[in-house]
Amino acid sequence: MELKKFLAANMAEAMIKVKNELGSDAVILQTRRVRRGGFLGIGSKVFVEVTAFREDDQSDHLRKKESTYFKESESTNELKSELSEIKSTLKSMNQRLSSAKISGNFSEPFEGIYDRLVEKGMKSEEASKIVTELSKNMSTVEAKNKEKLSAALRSHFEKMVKTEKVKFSPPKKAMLIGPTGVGKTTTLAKIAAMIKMKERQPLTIVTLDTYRIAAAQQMKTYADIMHIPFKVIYTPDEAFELSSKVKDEVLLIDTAGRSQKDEMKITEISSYVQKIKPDIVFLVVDATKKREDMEDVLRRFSVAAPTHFILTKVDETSSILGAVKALEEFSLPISFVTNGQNVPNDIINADEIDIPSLMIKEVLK
Ligand SMILES: Nc1nc2c(ncn2[C@@H]2O[C@H](COP(=O)(O)OP(=O)(O)OP(=O)(O)O)[C@@H](O)[C@H]2O)c(=O)[nH]1
Ligand SMILES: [Mg+2]
Repeated sequence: MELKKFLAANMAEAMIKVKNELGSDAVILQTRRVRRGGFLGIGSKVFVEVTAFREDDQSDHLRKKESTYFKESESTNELKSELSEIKSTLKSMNQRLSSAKISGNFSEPFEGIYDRLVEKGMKSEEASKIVTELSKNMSTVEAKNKEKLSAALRSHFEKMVKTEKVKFSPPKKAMLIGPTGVGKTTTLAKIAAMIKMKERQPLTIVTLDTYRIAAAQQMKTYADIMHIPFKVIYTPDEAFELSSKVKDEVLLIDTAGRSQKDEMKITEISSYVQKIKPDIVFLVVDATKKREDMEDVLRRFSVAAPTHFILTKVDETSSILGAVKALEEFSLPISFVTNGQNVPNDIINADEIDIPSLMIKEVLK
């Protein structure tokens, strides 16, 4: 391929020159105006300069292929960018749908049920799933009948709730872990009273909570009132020693509350769990917690390998639906529910409560 420049007074003249020399298949690469003649630009004239070339057959063929390729690749790129735009639009629509309330999807009374499930702590998609099934299996007339609706809801809620009565005999080692202020120490005192008075088993209370001076004192006060031996443990090794010595009595171990955000402190709890090897690790969770915070607690504390849940402060909330739904995901049983500050009375074995009924009441209220 040979490039040639043509200079002419105007474009028409330049084109005639190009055509005469390179033929009518010539390709124009560039045209521009240039000044020629004169001195330091004075007295110069404006000309048209055309740069052109003629391709031989082979290069022409190649150029065609190349241009097709570029066309394809350009359109592929365009398609790709359109696709990614569509994808991101779909994603954001999806996010909005799942976080926002999907209203108007159901006819009454199903829409009302959906609203109450969400209001009581269920996520939009969870509520939607339940109501979709309800509306498939019953007519709107049936759903207005309280008894029929509550039976249908029960079948959903029963699947969500898992409870288990804990047996402390033969003597078990049980540890209570969880976030700060959820009621670990108070609940341990309630369980201790239950074991001593109802099960009549020998037991020792141990605390690992040496971070606050008042913490060990709080536990000791409970232990003294109940005439139960009490020990304070300062290191994981001491914990190991005690745990391997105690064989014929129940060991109830209290721990310091840890914020779920404090990964290091939760790891420390895990190291105690590994040393002591308790038969039962109760993760104590507060029913008044917001759903997201509850999920955060469950996720973070799962490293300490809990075996059972204790749901506290149900007396302080009008809804346990969200909390129970959050626990379901971790498929551990709820062993105790506490419903007040009163030691030793305000504690119930979870398997003695009809939790699905409480949930139904919340929805049908
Ligand atoms: N309303 C109500 N209050 C409770 C319940 N259980 C415990 N509490 C109260 O919650 C507060 C904290 O209880 P603690 O037992 O000290 O909680 P903790 O988890 O040991 O706290 P830290 O050791 O600081 O992490 C106290 O005022 C208890 O009386 C309950 O079931 N209902
Ligand atoms: Mg405590």
